[in-house]
Amino acid sequence: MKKVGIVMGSASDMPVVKKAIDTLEAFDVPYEVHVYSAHRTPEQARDFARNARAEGFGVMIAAAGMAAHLAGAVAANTILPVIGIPCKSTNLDGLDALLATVQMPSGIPVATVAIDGATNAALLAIQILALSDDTLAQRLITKREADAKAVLENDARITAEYNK
Ligand code: RP5
Repeated sequence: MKKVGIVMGSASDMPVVKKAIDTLEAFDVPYEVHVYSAHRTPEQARDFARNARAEGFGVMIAAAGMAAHLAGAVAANTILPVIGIPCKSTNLDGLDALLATVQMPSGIPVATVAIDGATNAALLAIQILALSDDTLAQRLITKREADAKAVLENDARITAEYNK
């Protein structure tokens, strides 16, 4: 199975990125995680992206906050699909990172998830890998069924309590 490459702009993004890691581990999907900044270590971020396809990665996740250029910088250096996670920071509640990540120029796409949306970033990465992996696809179907069951159980509990 191809690996998911995860890169974050700072170790301070790890609490968000951990949700993506946990999701990939729950699906038994191989990954590699790095701290490379588009601004502080641009060469390392570029090289990771440039070599990713040859090194067995199938999809990339890039998480960054503030002037969040990391996902775009990764996307500029690979034809692998890149998923961007805008991370919330103190001053602008993540809107800065959201706009910096999502507003890519035509030709270099970044699939941007919600602010701090690391679980969905991992799920989207898994969905991309599942296009060519039926076992992974079945795990996704099973998870969707379990999620739906949990919602219906909550509906039953709440309707029993309030709909009298
Ligand atoms: C971004 O700046 C990082 O992705 C992080 O979200 C933010 C703050 O970084 P630190 O100052 O905490 O290292 O580049």
